[in-house]
Amino acid sequence: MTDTTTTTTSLNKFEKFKAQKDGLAIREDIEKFAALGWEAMDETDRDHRLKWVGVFFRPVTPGKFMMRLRMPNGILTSSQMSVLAQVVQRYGDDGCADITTRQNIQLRGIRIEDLPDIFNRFHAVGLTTIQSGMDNIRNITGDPVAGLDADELYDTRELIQQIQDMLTNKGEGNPEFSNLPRKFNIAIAGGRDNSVHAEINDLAFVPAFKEATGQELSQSPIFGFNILVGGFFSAKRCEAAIPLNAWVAPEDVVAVCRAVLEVFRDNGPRANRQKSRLMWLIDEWGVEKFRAEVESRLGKSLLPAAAKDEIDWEKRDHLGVYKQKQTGLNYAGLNIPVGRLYAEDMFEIARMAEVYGSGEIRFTVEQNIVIPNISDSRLATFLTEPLLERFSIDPGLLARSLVSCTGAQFCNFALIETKNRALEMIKALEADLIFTNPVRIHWTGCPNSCGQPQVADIGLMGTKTRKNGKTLEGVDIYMGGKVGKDAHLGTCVIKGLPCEDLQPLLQDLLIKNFGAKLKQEALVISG
Ligand code: SRM
Ligand code: SF4
Repeated sequence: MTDTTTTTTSLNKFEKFKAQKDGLAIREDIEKFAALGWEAMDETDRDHRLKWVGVFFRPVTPGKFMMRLRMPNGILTSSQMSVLAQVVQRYGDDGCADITTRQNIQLRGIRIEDLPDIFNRFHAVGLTTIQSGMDNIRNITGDPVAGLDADELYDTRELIQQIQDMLTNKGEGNPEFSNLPRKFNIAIAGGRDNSVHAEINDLAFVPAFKEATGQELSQSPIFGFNILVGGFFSAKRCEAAIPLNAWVAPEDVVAVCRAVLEVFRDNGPRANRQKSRLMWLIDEWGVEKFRAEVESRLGKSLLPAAAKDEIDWEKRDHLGVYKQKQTGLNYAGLNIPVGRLYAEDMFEIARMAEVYGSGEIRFTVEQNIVIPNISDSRLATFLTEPLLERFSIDPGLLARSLVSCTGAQFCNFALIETKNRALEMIKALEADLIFTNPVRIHWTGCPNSCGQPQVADIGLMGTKTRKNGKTLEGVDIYMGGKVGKDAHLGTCVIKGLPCEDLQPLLQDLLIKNFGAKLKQEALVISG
């Protein structure tokens, strides 16, 4: 299935171990590993191949693994959340979970000997971790208020489930797509505000109406998606996705995903891991040839893109209480500070979704949650729940938009601690300043950019820096990221600022660029 013209000698070390044993083969070995223990395992199986079943060895906490789920469109049920809570609960202080920047969840503290039991529990409630790491397709993101929002153009839920089912063989694992040249991200926007960050995905579908050609029975514009390709962040290069100049009807989206992935799988560059994301293939071929190859796999021509897409709103954060399109029902968006959850929180969220809603819970790419289907009659009581004091529906204007990657606590790539530092910094800034608008601050622990600093108003990327002859934790500062309508990436404006000097600099930036005022000054003026 891989490019037969690539010689073995030009393959990088990842390609070599994949060629020796496919990552998915690890499914058969789980019982054996559980009996063996992590220290006796083959290192390549432990450090790499386990990621094909969503299990990540953490060199920072050896023996305590991370598990990454798949949550199509970011949606789960209260029973699934309770099972996730039970799993992390058994690890006491070592156990916790993180909502991710791809509308997904990761569990921490996992012991290898518990994997067979955990997989059985997941299976019983329809959860899967399959192909969620390494050279596989990541969680597919969709509109967090799909099916709830009266203004939506398309309910993305079913389509995303169909794509996941096709790519993962209904969560059991699909060897057709288990050996891509590199990771691959897919997103579908269903509303007008691009709540999935379409532009930073390898393949994205954005709503667009196509004029009827005359053959259709109805002459009104037809709904579908313009296709974007090649968006990605990496340590060496970051690119926004570019138009494929193609429009697709919803019923052809699954086939287009398959065709694009087949082209990438069979032709994507495999020599250098730093140059193997989809955009590198598009660079090599040009977008015209890439599109022609996709059409050839699809077995038909793609229509040219619609003249304009329908992304014409500012991005919403979905925090707060909003009316649904279903009369008498509401959804509530809760701020989960930097996405971190503990077992008790997860049980509580599951309970609240059951008592007040329909048992459904959703995640957003801002690492927050949405509880839908709360009836008007239960809303007032819902709002008195003690959990809302910590997971607020109306947090401060910095806290509400804060996003952070995992950072040094668990990630061995990290150059700095992120989540805890991000929370402390926001607290300190909100104590001194008054804001009139939310400011989106994203932290990421290293140039891999999992925390997406390039989409933020202020993005902070971990680095090492020098001051007075000492090496210190520092940040590169990004600014100008724009999301929603006319989304574009921010750029690096300051390099290597020591973290110890960050607070005054952020204060200054917030005052000069985002209209913040010092509390003391505001008091003097009003007094
Ligand atoms: Fe990421 C690798 C965490 C979203 C770009 N990412 C990693 C690893 C697996 C590295 C490792 O083995 O330690 C991190 C696991 C740390 C841990 O213990 O949690 C990690 N990435 C994350 C998460 C959890 C960050 C978060 O706190 O939310 C996100 C999980 C998403 C998910 O549910 O699947 C996450 N990663 C992203 C994103 C954002 C996005 O998809 O919108 C990006 C940038 C977009 C992109 O990929 O184009 C991203 N992660 C990377 C890269 C750089 C990829 C590249 O082409 O070079 C790596 C390193 C790699 O793949 O070699 C990486
Ligand atoms: Fe780890 Fe770096 Fe990704 Fe943060 S950005 S999770 S530090 S790989």
